[in-house]
Amino acid sequence: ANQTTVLAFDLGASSGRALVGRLQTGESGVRTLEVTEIHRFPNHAIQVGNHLHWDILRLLHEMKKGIRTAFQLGYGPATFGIDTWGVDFGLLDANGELIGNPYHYRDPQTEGLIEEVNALVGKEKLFRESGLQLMPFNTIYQLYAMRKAASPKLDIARTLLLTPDLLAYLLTGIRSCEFSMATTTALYDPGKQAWNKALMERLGIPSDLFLEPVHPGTIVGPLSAEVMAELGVPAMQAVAVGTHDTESAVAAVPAGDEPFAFLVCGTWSLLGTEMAGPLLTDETLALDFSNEGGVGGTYQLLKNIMGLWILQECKREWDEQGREIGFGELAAMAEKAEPFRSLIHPDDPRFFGHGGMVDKIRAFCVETGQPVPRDEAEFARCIIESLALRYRQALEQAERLTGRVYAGLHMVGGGIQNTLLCRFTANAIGKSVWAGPVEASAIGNLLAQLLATGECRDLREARALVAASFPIDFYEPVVDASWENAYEKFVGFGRT
Ligand code: ADP
Ligand code: LRH
Repeated sequence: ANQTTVLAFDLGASSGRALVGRLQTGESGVRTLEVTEIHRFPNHAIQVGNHLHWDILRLLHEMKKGIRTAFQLGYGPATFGIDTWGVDFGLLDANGELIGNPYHYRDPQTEGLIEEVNALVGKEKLFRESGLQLMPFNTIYQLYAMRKAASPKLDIARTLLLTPDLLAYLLTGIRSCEFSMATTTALYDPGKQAWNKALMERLGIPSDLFLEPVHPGTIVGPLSAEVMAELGVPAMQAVAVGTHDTESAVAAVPAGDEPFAFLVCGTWSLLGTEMAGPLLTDETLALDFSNEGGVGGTYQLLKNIMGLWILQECKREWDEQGREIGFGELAAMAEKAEPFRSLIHPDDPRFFGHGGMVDKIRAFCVETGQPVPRDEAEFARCIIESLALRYRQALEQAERLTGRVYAGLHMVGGGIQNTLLCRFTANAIGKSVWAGPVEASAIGNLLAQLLATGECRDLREARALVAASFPIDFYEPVVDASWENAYEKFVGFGRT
């Protein structure tokens, strides 16, 4: 196998993809990373009774297809890595078999549990020991929900594997736990750098399910003999990358040495800044920021923002009604709609759940005394403007927490294909936006493999490779009073 060819699986909440990365050295000696997408597949929630699940075996099937394709096309990657959305997991029984179908983080089983766990543990204590925003989908609430439902699955579970580790296990037979995903559970204490067994015991969550985390850039081991035989491919080593997609994306932000602010823009919007360690202060809790472990010993101080999920869900409704409009077209229609006619607060909890999004937006507008959007263009405009305003609020909060002023915002992820959103974001924050690369999570995943094999020395060198390899779009802000006025109205919604 070619040491400089690596394969990334990046699974987001709306789609998964396989990309091959090849290190090239140009005539001048400058190294670049050439990236080719070889497979892409949809990913959705599947409702069963009143639960929502991921179709984990379908995802495994698509990944196998990706592996086969990588070899059929002659790339012969030496290693592969998997990154996925955060917090979700599968449980293994004593025979190493997967128990049931993993839950989707939007499963309504965790409704009301933030308050219940706060009452048991204390909000401040929970934050100090987890570093995370209290979000209903955090692994802690999912396990607590299963305990409350007296789930027999918990009784027979021997090992918990977070989604990327679970998929790696299904391909290699090797159990592992990667650090960046571990920090999304709220059961890992970033201050002590250890699993929080006392907290698990307090909540009746078995405390022996979790493996010792390994850091991104650790080699896990080869494909299992069964998978190699089934796919007709040679041994390829799994690498624990920044298996949390957000962390892989931040690793691929083409920033230099200065502290920078980022926005990972996909189904979710994650806005924050890279830190050397967690910031576990009262102010972080008050402003509702998370500390999430990343690649190269970093921590991301970030806010989870509901993101393009809101537009995705509207689009899903319109598609189901036979009015199929692509994301690009929706943005183009929004551009022609009346500015600032109606705004929502994207992080109003009503927007979190699956379904009924168009009506939820209407209800928000009615409750806040605003006109209701009348057509797809007006809904899209409302969502895109509201997200841009939320980004300004989160960026100002990040600056307050770190005491720094950022020169602009680095946007990465699928959402930057919405150029209207990038433009509006620059206008809302009154600063430059650098947009790119789109496939940041997959690229960060490839970079962690190059770190594991020694092709890249450190994160700084890896980021320089991104800057040398991918075009970055630049948006200059157009500052006028309309964004300022809209921001005043937005802040009036009164959420942190
Ligand atoms: P995730 O990995 O979180 O599922 P992605 O990073 O793939 O999400 O981003 C998906 C989002 O990107 C979609 O919700 C959509 O809003 C946006 N998007 C995708 N393609 C386009 C496009 N051609 N034009 C504008 N926006 C797009
Ligand atoms: C984005 C993401 C985000 C998590 C959410 C569950 O894909 O990983 O960082 O909080 O999914």
